[in-house]
Amino acid sequence: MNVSLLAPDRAEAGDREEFRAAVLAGLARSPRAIPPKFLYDARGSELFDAICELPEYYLTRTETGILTDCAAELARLAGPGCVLVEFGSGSSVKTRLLLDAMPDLAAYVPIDVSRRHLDATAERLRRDYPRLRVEPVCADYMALDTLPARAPRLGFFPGSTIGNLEPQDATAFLRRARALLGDRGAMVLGVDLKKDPQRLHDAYNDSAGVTAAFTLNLLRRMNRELGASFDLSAFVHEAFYDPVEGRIEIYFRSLRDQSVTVAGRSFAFTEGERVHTEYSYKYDTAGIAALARSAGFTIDRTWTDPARLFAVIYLEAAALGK
Ligand code: AVJ
Repeated sequence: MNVSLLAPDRAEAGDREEFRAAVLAGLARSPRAIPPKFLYDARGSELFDAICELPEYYLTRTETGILTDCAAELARLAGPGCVLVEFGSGSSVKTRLLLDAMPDLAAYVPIDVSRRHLDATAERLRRDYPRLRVEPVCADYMALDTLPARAPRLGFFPGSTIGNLEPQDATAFLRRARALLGDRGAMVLGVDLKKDPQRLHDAYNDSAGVTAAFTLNLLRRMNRELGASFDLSAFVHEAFYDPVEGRIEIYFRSLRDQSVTVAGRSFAFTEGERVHTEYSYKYDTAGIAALARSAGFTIDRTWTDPARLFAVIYLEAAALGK
């Protein structure tokens, strides 16, 4: 069902039901896992914004720095009159760097599952960029298969959000993006790079405990929205880097044997048992090239910061049949 066609309260009821179904399925599965998108309720989004300000969380400020430096060149590569399509209209700060560098965009198309988020973003941008045509699309970009007809299109997927996806899903996402953007399409991708494991570990285990609060907010959300009985003092945040898989793994872990009720069902947790909430994959140049190729893109340009912490990649649709 297309959520954008529903009244806001019906849409919210649908969201609640989707959350309930995902949590019940995720807790029944072995190993247990809840998809990361459910971390972003209102409080979770606030906590994520706070993460982006943490001294240990270099990603956001590094990517913003790179985008600031490369925006003009990026605008030249994309050329005039293109449509900027953002997958998951998140932080408007990064979007604005592109909008400022591309005053002759034909349109800006933010895609987001949250109607409220989308409307707020569109309103702010229309106010601040009165000459920009803003055409929001309320949809799950992992499932979307058409866009308002107009080309050429430039996709924007910043923040290393692609790192949340397991490799086969990352390829599937980029293939879909390739199809949506068309044969003259291009894509700006923000990717966190492999680096000193301690540095990676610290970014997801900050000393102020904001990342832990972000993970544990999921338990609060289940308590509030699903009538769950999670004892917030009986679970902890756990995040570590797996160098073989090249990813940060994030969980909440039970501190004791306990039983928790969720949406009227009872779930037993043993001491030390974990529920997976996120992966955050880290790439190297070869990995990015392989990912791009597998999805029908070629890498046109790569920008990094001097310490090579993060990369902004400009991908172009590869000619078909090659
Ligand atoms: C939004 C998926 C890019 O993986 O770094 C940050 C999410 N989780 N700290 C990341 C996150 C905990 C973030 N992404």
